[in-house]
Amino acid sequence: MTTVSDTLPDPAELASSVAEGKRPALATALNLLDDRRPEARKIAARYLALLAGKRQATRSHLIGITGPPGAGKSSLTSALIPIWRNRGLRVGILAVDPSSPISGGALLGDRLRMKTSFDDEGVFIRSLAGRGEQGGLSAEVWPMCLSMLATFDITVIETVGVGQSEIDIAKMSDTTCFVAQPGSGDSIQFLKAGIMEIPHILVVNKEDMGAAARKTLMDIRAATGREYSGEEWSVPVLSVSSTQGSGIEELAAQLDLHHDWLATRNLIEPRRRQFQAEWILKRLRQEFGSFGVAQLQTQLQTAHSGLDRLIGEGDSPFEQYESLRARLLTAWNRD
Ligand SMILES: Nc1nc2c(ncn2[C@@H]2O[C@H](COP(=O)(O)OP(=O)(O)O)[C@@H](O)[C@H]2O)c(=O)[nH]1
Ligand SMILES: [Mg+2]
Repeated sequence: MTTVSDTLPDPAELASSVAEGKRPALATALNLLDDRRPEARKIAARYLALLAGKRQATRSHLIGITGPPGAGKSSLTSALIPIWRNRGLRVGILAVDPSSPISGGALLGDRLRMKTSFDDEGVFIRSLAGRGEQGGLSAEVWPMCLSMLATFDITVIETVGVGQSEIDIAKMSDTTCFVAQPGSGDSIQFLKAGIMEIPHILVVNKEDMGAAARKTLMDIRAATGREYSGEEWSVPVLSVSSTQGSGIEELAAQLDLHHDWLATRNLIEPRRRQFQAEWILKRLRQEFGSFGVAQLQTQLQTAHSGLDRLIGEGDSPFEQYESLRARLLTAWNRD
């Protein structure tokens, strides 16, 4: 008879193989992180802790590409891949697209097959569309990103959304890139109203559509010109065509510039620690509610935003979560 643990991977072996960039190992790791069985959670925590110690000296740029369905996020991602591959960079893509369970991931796969070598070891694509319920999936996107960051120079997360999305990409990515659909005023309204988290790069795709694309570009430039004055990073608004390949080099250059902007200010690691803290906080809130989390904070005598101080560099998010959870349960049992 097979028991659960027979089917689970060895965490040390898995961490080594993922760090070496072996694609089947990465696929196994992402499945493990999605596995809710308690035995699997333990192995996943161990795996993440071991992986943290193996982080490679990659460029390690986590890029979030977001925007409404059909704006061309997948097309844009596949147009960027050859540029990165030509520079010798390894690229991982995580497509989280609950709105189009099959077409999103399938389309990306098809396009990539056309443009890059089928068995290019330097590209890894995983679609989370249609797997389990959305809330469950979104919870594990951060640990999945950590796995991808350990081995790829560039990791792209593609999500649908304009700020209220289940998966808040801006709370995960080094660089957030918003793709607007020509002729749709929604994104501009969201920007103006402050509903949408301010992206680092704004892209109007489908410039081959002509007038509609030019109008959207001008509207967004007008809407953001005021918004960002005084900001240190000035948000570029770019016009591209994913299908014709125009403007893609410029987009790749702006993505690089933003990464360098963060890196020269030593902002990448602290931001990621903050994202990890927020991920843990969100999970604790799901389990214990806001009241429980407030109690935990009182007990730890730390301000809401100070929770990130509890999270050391390179710690496994699952282990951190479990240790905070244990403290909370202890406090409750004592009261
Ligand atoms: N005309 C034109 N169509 C595009 C362009 N980029 C994407 N599309 C089309 O827009 C549709 C949606 O693209 P997709 O990449 O799946 O969008 P996503 O839902 O944001 O990932 C597809 O039919 C694409 O062929 C572009 O630059 N120009
Ligand atoms: Mg898509």
